[in-house]
Amino acid sequence: PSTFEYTWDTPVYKGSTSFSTGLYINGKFIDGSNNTTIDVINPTDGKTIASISEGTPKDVDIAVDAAQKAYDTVWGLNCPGNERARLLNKLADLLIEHSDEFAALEALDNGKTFGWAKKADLSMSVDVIRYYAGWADKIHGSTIETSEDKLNYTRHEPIGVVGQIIPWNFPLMMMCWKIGPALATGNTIVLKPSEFTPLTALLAAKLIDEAGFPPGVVNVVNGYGDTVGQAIAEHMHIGKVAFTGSTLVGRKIMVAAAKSNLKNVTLELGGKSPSIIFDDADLDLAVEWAAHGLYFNHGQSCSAGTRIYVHENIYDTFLQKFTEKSMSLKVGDPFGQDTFQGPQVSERQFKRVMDYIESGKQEGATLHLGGHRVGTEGYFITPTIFTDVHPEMRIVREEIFGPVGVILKFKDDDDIIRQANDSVYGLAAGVFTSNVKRAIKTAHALHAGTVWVNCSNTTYANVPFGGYKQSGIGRELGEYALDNYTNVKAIQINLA
Ligand code: TXE
Repeated sequence: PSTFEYTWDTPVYKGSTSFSTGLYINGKFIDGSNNTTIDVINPTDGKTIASISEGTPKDVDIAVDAAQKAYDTVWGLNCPGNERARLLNKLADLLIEHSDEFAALEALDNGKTFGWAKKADLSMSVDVIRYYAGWADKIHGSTIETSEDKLNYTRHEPIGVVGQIIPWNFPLMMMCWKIGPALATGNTIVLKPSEFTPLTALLAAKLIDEAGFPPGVVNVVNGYGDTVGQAIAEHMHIGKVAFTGSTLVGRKIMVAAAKSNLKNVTLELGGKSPSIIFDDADLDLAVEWAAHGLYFNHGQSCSAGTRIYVHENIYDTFLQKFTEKSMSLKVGDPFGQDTFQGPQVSERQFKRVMDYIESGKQEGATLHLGGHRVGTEGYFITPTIFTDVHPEMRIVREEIFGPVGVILKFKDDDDIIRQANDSVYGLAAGVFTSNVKRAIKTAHALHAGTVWVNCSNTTYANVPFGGYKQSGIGRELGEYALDNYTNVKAIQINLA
């Protein structure tokens, strides 16, 4: 395989990178079995920056064999937890050492700003790997009393070879959310990065190798969803698949798992999260956080607060302040000094978002702000607000995954809960109020895996994250994620 080499000389970063563009299987970078490649596009200008090896279902088989062999010999129950912890901590050190390079790669490949990539993606990636390093030697079962004639205890054993399919919105961070708990609990991995943003996964693979993980423990197979992704989901020797992406593909993963070996499935899917602004909220704080909730990562965040419900008493003032805030967000070069928002990740996503904006106009919503492309090249879209929307409009019901929000007015507390819960999704919600009783009652009544009170769109390595309803199955992060990667074995010994 070829080597990707790149040098940056930008206002925010000067430096370079170099790594293989192959598939990382059994500790080696190799070409795909069909010798084909996938072009990687820079969303800032639409130009090709790299060609990476394309994997095939056959390469998935090779990777699964390597992962199984590693599991049976040097990993899993053959590798003590403190050694797994040492390797994960070593990987975290290497991520820190290369964090500017990773942030620059994300800016180049995904279009997120260098500053946010470093502040959010990189710091969270490192935190997560360190957090799970801490768990690696604390995977305990329990002893359970029945009678004095019996000794019963449980072991939390690794599943074996696990498949992980990740999206393009937080490429490195999603990889770390996935590999952290899987490795800490002793599984081996076949991971597919998104075909749109594979570069940081390949640099991470290089560092996984450098950290000293034995060959076959982590395998990265680049490729498309309907070939490599599908092959992972339906593989007979993969015991669990973890997926982050669209609800549409999440369904396909479950079907493939059901039709093959009934592998365990965890899914982290779409969202259409409400932010509720009560009339007793600190308005400036609510504006800041609601804007972060909506626009963070260019709106390409599954937990984005895209439905903003504002109490009628403060609606006009909120709208004015929120509009000013939205207009102040600088859209442009991800390597610019004070850029807040770069391009959308791809031409396909750009078109998808523009289609939603068009549908909002067609369905009769008021385009209050933005709604257009910025510049003539790349996939930049202005922060966009719709008002006068109806609950049945597509822009109110469907995940847009761009910097597009709807602002609605509400009157009473009970009705707002009903409106907020009126969605097939249930990933997250935001509540803004200075009344603690109202905050807690609302938080408890919302059907969402995360409720942010007086904040939005923040995640921590030790706080679980995942969805109700069609936003997914299972929880990532925190202690909860460990359960996704172990089988519990109960052992009953007769002492009579
Ligand atoms: O996602 P896909 P897309 C949502 C968001 C976005 C929409 C479409 O609304 O607008 O999805 O994005 C792999 N078997 N989210 O089309 O296709 C694919 O290669 C196995 C929300 O890019 O779901 C990639 O690695 N795998 C989200 C991954 O699935 C398959 C993040 C995600 O891509 C596959 C991204 C198949 N048949 C998009 N088809 C979130 N929850 O954060 C595709 N893939």
